[in-house]
Amino acid sequence: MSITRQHSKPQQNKTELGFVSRRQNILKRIKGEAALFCAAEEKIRSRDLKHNYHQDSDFYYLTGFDEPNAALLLIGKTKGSRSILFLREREPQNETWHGEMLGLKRAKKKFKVDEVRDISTLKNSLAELLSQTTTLHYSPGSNSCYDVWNLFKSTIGPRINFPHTLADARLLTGQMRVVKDKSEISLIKHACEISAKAYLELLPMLKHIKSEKHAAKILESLFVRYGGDGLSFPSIIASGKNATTLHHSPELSPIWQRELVLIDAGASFKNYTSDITRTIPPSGTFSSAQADVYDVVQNALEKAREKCKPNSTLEDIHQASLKAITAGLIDLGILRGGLQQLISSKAYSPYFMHRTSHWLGLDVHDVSPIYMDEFLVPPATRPLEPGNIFTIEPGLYLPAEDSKIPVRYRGIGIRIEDTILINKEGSENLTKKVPTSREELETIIKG
Ligand SMILES: [Mn+2]
Repeated sequence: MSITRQHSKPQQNKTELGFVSRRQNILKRIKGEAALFCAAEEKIRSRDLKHNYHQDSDFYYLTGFDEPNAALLLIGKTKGSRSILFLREREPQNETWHGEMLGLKRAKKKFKVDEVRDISTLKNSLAELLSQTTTLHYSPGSNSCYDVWNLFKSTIGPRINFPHTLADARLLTGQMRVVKDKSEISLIKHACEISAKAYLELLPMLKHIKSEKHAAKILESLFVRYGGDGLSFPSIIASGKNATTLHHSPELSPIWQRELVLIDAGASFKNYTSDITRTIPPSGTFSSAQADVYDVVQNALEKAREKCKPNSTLEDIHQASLKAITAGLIDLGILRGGLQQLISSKAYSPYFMHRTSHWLGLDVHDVSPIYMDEFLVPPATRPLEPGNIFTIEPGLYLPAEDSKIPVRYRGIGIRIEDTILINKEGSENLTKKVPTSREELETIIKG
């Protein structure tokens, strides 16, 4: 164990030009204005120990730089726009403990910015560089150390030499990040491939694994074995009725052989995420009650999948999945009444309480909301287009203590999730290597 994170070693990055063009895209949209993007803050775990570092996604999207204590200032001018990267100068003593730092000289060359400055000069630099600027785009809450409002607060009123209008910088990156470029698509595909390989290897092992926590560690070690460099989010492994808790944290409790186990996890690669959920019988055979519920969720997944194409919306996908889930709840004898009436009264909501999709990218729950034609639109109603990546993940969660549910179905929790890329033809399922049909899963589990 090291006391804090190992900083990434300097290395040439083929996608650097992608970062330059993303910055240019923003500079074009902020003529006469400026935008500040801060690196994520390091968080203390306890005393002198820090949590594992994770870079701010917007800052990473525009720089590819993974060190803390850094900020990117973009100054949009009609002529001669400027990008300035603030970072830490190299410190031999810090490097002895925590590994090599990039430092100013190498950063200028590597990131192809117009200028680099020491982060310790940020406050003075902002006062100097923004004295003629009225609007600053900034993400409130992104880093309390470099909170511009706080750095320049004044009890007597606005300052003459500092922007008087703050705009949310996440709206600048949001509309770019929702449509993935080629390099992003290949990184997300790679993360999905790693996750899929690890799942295929874990599934037949589950009959021998003693606890949820143990299964999570094995899965995560397989991610690393296949080249994953991190987790997209804390792994969810839930045996039996634990699967009725949506984000159950793996425990030392057993993986019950006669119950289903829900596995929702994803490797990350170069900060890009993936997301797969499968719910399987560790023994290799679904009981008839488990199969009944599974088939409802599997059908909802297929109905959702059919809606994954350009000009459809996440709301259309959700409605298709809701309809299949509600019809399934009627078939299972859990709901009674007419389908449309049960959908409009949200009768399904005690058993399916989340939405079907979330955008996915640098964040596993990626950007929202998004500007379209100058208007801010809810992400679910944005027409899909090639380059959009999101999940589809219907589920059914039947609480063990709900007396309205037939006894044989109580305590069953099932979610099935794939990561989807929209393309010109329709869509591509990036996690299809792990099948979702009961028959194929049983064959894999039995080995
Ligand atoms: Mn998900």
